[in-house]
Amino acid sequence: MRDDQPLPSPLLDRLHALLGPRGLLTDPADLEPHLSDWRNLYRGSTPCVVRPGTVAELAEAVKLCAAAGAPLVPQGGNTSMVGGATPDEGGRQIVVSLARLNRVRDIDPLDMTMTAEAGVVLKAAQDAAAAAGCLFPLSLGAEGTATVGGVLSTNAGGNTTVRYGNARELMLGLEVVLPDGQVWNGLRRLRKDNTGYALRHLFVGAEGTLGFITAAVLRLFPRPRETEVALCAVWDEDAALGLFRRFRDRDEGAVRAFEYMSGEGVGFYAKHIEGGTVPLPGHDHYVLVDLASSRPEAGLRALIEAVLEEALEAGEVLDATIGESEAQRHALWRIREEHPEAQKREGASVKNDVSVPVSKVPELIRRASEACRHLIPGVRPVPFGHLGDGNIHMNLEQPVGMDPAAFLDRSHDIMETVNEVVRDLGGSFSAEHGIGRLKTDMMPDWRGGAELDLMRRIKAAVDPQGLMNPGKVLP
Ligand code: FAD
Ligand code: 2HG
Ligand code: ZN
Repeated sequence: MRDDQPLPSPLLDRLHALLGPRGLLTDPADLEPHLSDWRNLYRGSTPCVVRPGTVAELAEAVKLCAAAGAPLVPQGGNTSMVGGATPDEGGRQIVVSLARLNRVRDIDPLDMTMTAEAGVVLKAAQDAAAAAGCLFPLSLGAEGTATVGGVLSTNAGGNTTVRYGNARELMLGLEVVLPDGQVWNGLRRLRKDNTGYALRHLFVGAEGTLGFITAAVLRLFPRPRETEVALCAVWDEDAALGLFRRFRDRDEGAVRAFEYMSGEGVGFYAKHIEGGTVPLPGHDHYVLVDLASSRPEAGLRALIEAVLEEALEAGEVLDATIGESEAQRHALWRIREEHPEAQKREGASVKNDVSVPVSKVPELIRRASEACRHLIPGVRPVPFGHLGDGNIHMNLEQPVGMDPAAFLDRSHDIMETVNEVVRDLGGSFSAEHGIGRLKTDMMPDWRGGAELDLMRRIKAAVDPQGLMNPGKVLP
């Protein structure tokens, strides 16, 4: 069926008969939250939102849609930073929300695994693990909304990647509804399983272009018994990296998160977020360090104090505060977690979720900031993020007083400018947010030739009709 043809109304009738009123939304007010992305970059339209209550229902719905040639857009918590879960403007793409597949099917504290359905919210997965005396370590600012299916489909990273890896490393098995409606049950909880191509890894990071993840076996870890969190004002970007090295050299296994923030970004937090107080105001560069250990008397307080003292003496750290209670640790983390929201409230911003070798982070921040200031006088670089992974959100806030729309018109130039530096440093143009719709045009340049050709052949083999999330990932 051609892209500009309306969907046949018998399809909607059949979907309605299959799913009932809870499983099929058509009222414009109900569709509304599914049509735009968190950043408000895109606004699409859809004839309906399919919300299956079981895997079998989803499989049947997919078969009906495949027979009718209807394109499908999987949606979890809809927190994508790259427009990955938003339908296009054509009005034919059906949004499929996994929200009702939200059961934790099983937790096994001996195998250290959790089997969770795609629609389980990340925070709920963490809480379920904690209730069983374990830890599910994936953690990110959107964890109250993002889902297991979404974080796997984007191979999300977040704050604890430096210690536990990103979503891919936390997954042992998957259940998937394929584009023709077949259900593949790969929910194996094995640590070792070399039996041909590792198909489960195809769907992680595929951003819904190859099928629907409906459930996953996730790895659990021992829960931390000791934690320490410190906010440090550091001299410059090199000092931030130097501090990371000091902690890593002392006890690599203890570092759960190591996050960089610019002084201006921390200022936005104080300005825009309710109750947003900063204990060490007025510095240009900050680091948030989080240590954790499952050992009962791990001596993390002594460790953090010793390293900070050394770094103070070396002039790397200018000032530091250590959280004395769970509430204080939470308040320190909030400064970092609220960065996306604070930047949104400050005005228009252009995001660059990029990575470079860890050793190149200081150079990335300095060179990209300088190049962007040269491109748009008055632009405000507000880099922050996962220094320990070499993943910096090299974001640029509009100049004060500039028309936000005029600034966003320069998005392409800004991203190109940052990417030029990233390329020169041997980095990647998308570290953890994925490609979605926003970055498809960058794919030929960065991943062209054999790599993109192979991706296209995989897509054609798994989804020959091209119905899964069209317009995303592959240009
Ligand atoms: P959605 O946004 O709904 O979907 C994301 C993509 O996955 C889309 O392409 C969608 O089609 C596809 N998809 C969703 N569910 C399925 C499924 N079941 N089967 C197949 N495809 C599916 N990301 C990070 O990596 N690290 C961070 O630190 C981080 N912090 C964030 C902070 C904020 C405030 C926000 C708004 C976003 C942040 N993100 C971060 C981005 C985002 O990628 C993650 O929040 C998360 O991975 C998306 O989960 P979701 O359920 O909202 O997925
Ligand atoms: C984070 O680390 C997210 O907070 C969002 O990845 C990054 O807002 C951003 O640019
Ligand atoms: Zn991030």
